[in-house]
Amino acid sequence: MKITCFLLAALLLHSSWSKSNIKPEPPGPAPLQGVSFTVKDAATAYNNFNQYFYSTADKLYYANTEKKNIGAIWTQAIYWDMAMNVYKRSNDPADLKRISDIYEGGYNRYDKYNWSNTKEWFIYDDIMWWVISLARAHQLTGNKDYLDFSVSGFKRVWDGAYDPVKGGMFWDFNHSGKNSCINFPTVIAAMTLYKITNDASYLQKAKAVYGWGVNNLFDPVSGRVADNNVNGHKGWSDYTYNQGTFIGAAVMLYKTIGTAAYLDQANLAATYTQKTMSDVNGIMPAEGDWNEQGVLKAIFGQYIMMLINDANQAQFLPWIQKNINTAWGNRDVTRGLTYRNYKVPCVTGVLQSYEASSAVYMMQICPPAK
Ligand code: 7K2
Repeated sequence: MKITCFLLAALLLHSSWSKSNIKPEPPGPAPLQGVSFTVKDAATAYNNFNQYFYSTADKLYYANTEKKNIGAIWTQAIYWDMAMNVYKRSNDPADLKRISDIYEGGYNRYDKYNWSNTKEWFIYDDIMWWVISLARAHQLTGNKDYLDFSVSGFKRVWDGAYDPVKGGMFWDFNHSGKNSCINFPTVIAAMTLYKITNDASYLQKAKAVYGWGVNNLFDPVSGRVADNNVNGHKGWSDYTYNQGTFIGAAVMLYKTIGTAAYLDQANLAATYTQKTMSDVNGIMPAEGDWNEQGVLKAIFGQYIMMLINDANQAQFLPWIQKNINTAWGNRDVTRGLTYRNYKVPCVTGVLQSYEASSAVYMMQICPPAK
């Protein structure tokens, strides 16, 4: 309806210009403020995202709307998670097909998930994002290959990255530091594999890494998650995905073990993201256009919804809905794409899949406001 009104207004404006023979630049689309997204919008947003970023030949996503290069290896796992979320919502066979397609796309492009190929997989966290997604894809489809690759990927990272002396996981092959982006995803992967296999060693690993992380990558007063720890020194840079994977790790442990401290820590990290990292209106940070940072809020979305749904913390729901509505209201009207900075109209030129992904991602898992 709003789009129709807008198009009508644009048409009217256009015809009056033609009459007066003035040829100004065509008006940029005005932001569609004050919207409240629907389930139908979620489907539309996902279709638009696929139209502008999915390569049907590669069965993976492009880096940006120019469709020249395939996106970064780890972000494909996040887009794969999004496809799984969509299928859970829709139950549509076409969405199930996309899950096996993206698996194939990754298989063909990344040396058949050969985890010892150090050119494709040059950093531990890139592997771990795929390990999580492979485990989830197995949970959803029962496909044994997905589980086998998840198990072997987890082992590869654990054997290379875990520090048996001081604890925690190294981020890179050179062991330069222990970053949140490997430690908390490791907990999430271990807990997912524990649920699937019932192998207690996964639970034990999850508890060990989480415990190390709470002491070495977390401020228990504010709920702030450090980005990294280099030689015992916490590196304080705020990123939504680190808050998110910390929350996910804590919720999964809470659900399995039942200790209230895990839930308290998850709530504290969520509150820090809401009250300190977001602006006065609760709108989450834009994060950068480098290092594929546009994807970070998609990851946060996955785990804040886990806190809301699995641990019954509905107090965070209106905040997430407000963020989605702001981003969706500011979408590029022509392409129907959203932007990493929810507060401004989406750029109309070249747009990265990363920076277009997070609002769409959240729309697939967050219920619309009533
Ligand atoms: O410094 C690391 C990391 O600690 C930091 O959070 C990000 C911020 O930058 C680098 S790593 C960049 C990406 C590499 N691949 C997988 C992702 O987990 C990681 O963000 O941008």
